[in-house]
Amino acid sequence: MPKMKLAIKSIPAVLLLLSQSAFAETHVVTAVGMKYEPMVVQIEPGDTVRWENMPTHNVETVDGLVPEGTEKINSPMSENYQHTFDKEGIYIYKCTPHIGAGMGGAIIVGQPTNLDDIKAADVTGGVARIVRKAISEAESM
Ligand SMILES: [Cu+2]
Repeated sequence: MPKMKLAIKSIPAVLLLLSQSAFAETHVVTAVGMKYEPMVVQIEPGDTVRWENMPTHNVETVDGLVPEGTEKINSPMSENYQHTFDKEGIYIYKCTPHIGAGMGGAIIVGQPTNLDDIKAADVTGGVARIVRKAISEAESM
């Protein structure tokens, strides 16, 4: 019975999905003044990050400083926001109006697969500070 074989073969995949969702976590980042705390967050694929206390802030990923092929995040101003990260790698983000004051952060999802790209990126100002922090955390994993 080929149908039965197929069903048995797909059991491990189902268990994997179940276990991933059972352990998926939500990590909270809080805007405090002109800072995101914590600035760097390490999570597992499938986990969610929730940004809170966002009266005048948003979350915008920085082009070229995210894993290849991921969709840009650009959250609405002044709203709490959450995003589930499925693809491994380092995501650098900024608060669009406050990056001049250094406001932004990094999410490291699973293994920092794009660490070399991030290290090679030509960055300045507030973004450079976030990138340095993300690299040092990724290298100490
Ligand atoms: Cu801000």
